[in-house]
Amino acid sequence: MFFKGSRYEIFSEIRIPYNVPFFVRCDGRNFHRLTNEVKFKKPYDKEFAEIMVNSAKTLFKNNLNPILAYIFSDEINILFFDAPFNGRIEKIDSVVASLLSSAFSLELYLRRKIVKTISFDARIIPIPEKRILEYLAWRQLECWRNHINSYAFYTLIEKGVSREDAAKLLKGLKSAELHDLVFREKGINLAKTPTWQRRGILLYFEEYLKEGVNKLTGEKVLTVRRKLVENWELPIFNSPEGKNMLLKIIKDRRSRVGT
Ligand SMILES: Nc1nc2c(ncn2[C@@H]2O[C@H](COP(=O)(O)OP(=O)(O)O)[C@@H](O)[C@H]2O)c(=O)[nH]1
Ligand SMILES: [Mg+2]
Repeated sequence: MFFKGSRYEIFSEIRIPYNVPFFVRCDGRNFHRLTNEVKFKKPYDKEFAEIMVNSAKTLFKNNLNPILAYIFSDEINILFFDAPFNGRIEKIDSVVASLLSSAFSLELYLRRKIVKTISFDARIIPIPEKRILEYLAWRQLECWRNHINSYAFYTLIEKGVSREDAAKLLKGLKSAELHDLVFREKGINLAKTPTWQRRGILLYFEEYLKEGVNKLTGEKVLTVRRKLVENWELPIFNSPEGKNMLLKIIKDRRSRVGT
């Protein structure tokens, strides 16, 4: 058979270098149209964010073994230390994106009874361990910029400004001017909006001690368990509190994989 064997699957052996941490960054495709069609509230809809978080949870339940997932808007950043599928890029990108997409479609159906096919793209960013915090701080800054811009954009739209003009106006304004605009027109203080809108949402495992009884001796024993946590009240990743939190999540998992 002409196509038998892997000779023609020329990309299948492209792998992440062994033992190198990496992020998979996924972004919803055409989510502007989707969120309009589904009539999610603008600029932020908690239910949309919940669907994103629940979709990302699927990745923690499918033996892919991620360390954490950072979510804002229609973007999900998933950190891995030990690469699934022996680090094969094609496999990782396609399986992560398709799990997210099917989970999102199902959630949309279960919550809203809306039947829609949706898709996420996926890209891989290998990263030295010492730059993981920097990467997350960069995405969180994007979340913050997105937050100010979205509020200001919809403030202008509600005033009757066209989408094109609103986009042009926003480009010319400084961050403080955007804050003023939203406060003046809507009475919303952009420093006081819900934390998840400003700083995003993080998924990770947290360890806790569970008390049990040794069946043989009857003695009380403590065992370490872990649970998946969704944190909607994040600190700024670049602050001491944020850095400590991220380092602890990474350290806990490092000690588990024993590297
Ligand atoms: N209504 C609504 N839309 C959202 C929300 N979060 C993200 N979006 C939409 O998702 C889009 C994400 O941006 P981008 O990826 O650049 O757009 P895309 O190419 O259409 O997916 C935003 O422009 C919003 O239209 C939300 O909470 N509510
Ligand atoms: Mg998108």
